[in-house]
Amino acid sequence: MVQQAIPEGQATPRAYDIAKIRRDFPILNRDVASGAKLVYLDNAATSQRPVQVIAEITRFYRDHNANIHRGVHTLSQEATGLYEGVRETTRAFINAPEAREIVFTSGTTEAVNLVAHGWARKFLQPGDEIVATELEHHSNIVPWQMLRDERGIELKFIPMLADGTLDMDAARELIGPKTKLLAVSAMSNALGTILPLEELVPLAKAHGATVLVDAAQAVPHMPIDVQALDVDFVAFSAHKMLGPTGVGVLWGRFELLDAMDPFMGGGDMILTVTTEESTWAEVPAKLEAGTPNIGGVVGFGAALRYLDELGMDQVRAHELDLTRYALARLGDVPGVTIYGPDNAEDRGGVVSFSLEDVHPHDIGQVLDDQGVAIRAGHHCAQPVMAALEVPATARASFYIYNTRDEVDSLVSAVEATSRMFGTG
Ligand code: C6P
Repeated sequence: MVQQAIPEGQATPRAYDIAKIRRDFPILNRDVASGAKLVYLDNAATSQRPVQVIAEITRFYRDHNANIHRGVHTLSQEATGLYEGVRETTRAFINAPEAREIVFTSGTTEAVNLVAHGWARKFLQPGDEIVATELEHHSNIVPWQMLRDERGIELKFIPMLADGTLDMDAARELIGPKTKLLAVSAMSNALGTILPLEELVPLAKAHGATVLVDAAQAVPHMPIDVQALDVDFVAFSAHKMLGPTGVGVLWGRFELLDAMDPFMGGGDMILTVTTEESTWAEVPAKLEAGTPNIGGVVGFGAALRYLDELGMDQVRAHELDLTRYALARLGDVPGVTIYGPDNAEDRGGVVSFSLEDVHPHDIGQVLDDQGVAIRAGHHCAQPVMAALEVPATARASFYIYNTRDEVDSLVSAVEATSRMFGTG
């Protein structure tokens, strides 16, 4: 159980105008079914969208809608310009070397599957090893199991310790000369653990392995510089960072993307097609078959600009303040067990917990009656639950618009649950 003193003062920088931010999210003013005011703490599942993103999507469909890369007419050129502009905005956001290294997908899941099908299936041989961790989301486990079963590749997992951190002694043993791919999350969605990429990546690189980072929970919450990380592929989703659903990003080093096979065949990804054979377009078109989610990508651009204006350092500082506060306050509620690293600095804005033997779904239900939206379940990370020896947890997760008052609402609702079920 995590026990920390409630920190003095606000770590959140003064320039961070929370009232102004909250005005951009009208949904935060609504009530839930019980009539209670919404306290949205399910941001690891998906964030809310500010009016700027909603307006950008509306503007696209109202004024510029057309298919891209295909038409010489004005609307098509405008739509193409807007879509390609977001490729550059995304490049700058993660400090990728080139805009053509940004591949738009439907989300993190498709991005990881794209690497599995287009790169790993082509370049890994039977007996080669992929190393992942027990902290992965299913989308960074299942594609590798499918490939293992198809291609005779070995798949190994670095175990998680009881405190939700990675067993680095085991990591040093598991990552070796046979490792061809390290597939690792930057931050666990289930526990918030920030994985030690600064230790893991050099281990993998020392053996010439390629590194794929599932950054679905990292890019939305902290500054990420793909060049500084010295990794090869990075995957993330727009909907967890103020953008629309159905948009994701795979960043990869150009040489790797260039060498990859396409995952899907169809329009926009070809150079030539005859009835006998086809040749591929250049990266990234080669990896973006068919009409993409154009309006979604354009909306994502507004989300990136919003976060950029806030400053990702400020976002991280704000969430760290909320996490410290939540760990301290929730840790004081009798019967509550908090999972994951003790120090807020070692986690993102995620607090997974249980209340004695009350099922997390019951916690979620009672909290919803009080307006507090959290996620209860295995969080698509069943190996984490197995390592903790629990079937499920209750999970509160924070974002740019959450406040200490909302953490207080969470704590009051958990206390009410405790009284209802006679725990503590
Ligand atoms: N985690 C959560 O509630 P998609 O669904 O493709 O946008 O993202 C998948 C994914 C991959 N990796 C990590 C670390 C994730 O957290 C997620 C999505 C959500 O935790 C939904 S299960």
